[in-house]
Amino acid sequence: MIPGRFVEPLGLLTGPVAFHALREGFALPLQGGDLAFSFVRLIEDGEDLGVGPIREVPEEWQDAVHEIARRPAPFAGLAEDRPLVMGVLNVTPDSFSDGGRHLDPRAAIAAGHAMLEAGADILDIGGESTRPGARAVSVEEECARILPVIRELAKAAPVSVDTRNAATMRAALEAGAEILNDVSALRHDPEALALAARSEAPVILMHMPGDDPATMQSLARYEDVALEVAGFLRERIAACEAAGIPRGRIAVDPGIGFGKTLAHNLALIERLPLLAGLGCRVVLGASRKRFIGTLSGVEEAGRRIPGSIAAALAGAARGASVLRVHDVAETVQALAVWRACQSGVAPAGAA
Ligand code: HH2
Repeated sequence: MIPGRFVEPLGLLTGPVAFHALREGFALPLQGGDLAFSFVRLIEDGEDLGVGPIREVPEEWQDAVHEIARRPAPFAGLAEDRPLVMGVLNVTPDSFSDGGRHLDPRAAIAAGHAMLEAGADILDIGGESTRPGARAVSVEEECARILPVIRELAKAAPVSVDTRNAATMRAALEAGAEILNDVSALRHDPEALALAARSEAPVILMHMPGDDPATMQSLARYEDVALEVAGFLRERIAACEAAGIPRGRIAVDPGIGFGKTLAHNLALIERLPLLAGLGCRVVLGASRKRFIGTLSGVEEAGRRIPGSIAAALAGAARGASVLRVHDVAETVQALAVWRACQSGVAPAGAA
């Protein structure tokens, strides 16, 4: 049982329909953005109390409903009028999709610059693969891989460091990284929470059952995966706040593929708006992952780009603020067209 109250936004609207529904009071803006929600599901202590229009929500639930409509702080001070694109740069020999391609720092730096030219807002740089069964690396090895790359690319763009190790976080911040991205939600290393609090850096808290990618797939058992992930993230936000990290510095991520089956991944994407009530920006990392291969029958991760774009757009349509992707140019193009079609308005400057 997941304790506490959750409000799940449903009936999402966009464009002119959203505008009219908001004006007439039939809908509220999802996290203060362009999407609006018109229905909600009320959930208490794991029990589904039913679905209804927002105008009929009982008085004692109104605060929770309005929490979903509140605009969170902009993530890392970046643009908040569109989903941000985070380019993935794995400086590893064994990452599931780009392992070995960027192990040479010069190749990694060139790939980072290419992602920025293609429109990436943030670069996410990691030196340890988290794919199921990957070999753990020492902090020294992790730092040797990523620090030269971070030092160079941080001059050009906001960099997040994808690590579970506090010593690597500290070294990466000194090298110029601005954001901490921890797949263990600051649980793996006992020093990480205090370090993140002292650093004043924005943090991404991701859901993973257990705190070790080596064993996570054996823990892929949930009664209601979306609710359990939301409950976990709510607890981690509370732990961060208690340690001195304000909510405005936190983003949350459902951890697609981390201790999840195909059905779990799909449920998490479809019910992504449930995370909006946590009061933090939502990050989604579905790019090239196994579930896309399973759905499409494409074994080679590098050939999963169309499926990755479909998943990214599904996330954007459900309120994701940051999309973590390997294929930046393709995602940026898809997002530009998707946003224009959603709003029915040509972007400023387009003829
Ligand atoms: N996924 C991976 C690694 N880090 N961080 C966040 N916040 N969200 C994710 O979904 C996420 C993540 C795994 O993908 P990748 O980095 O491409 O592979 P590998 O772990 O094998 O290096």
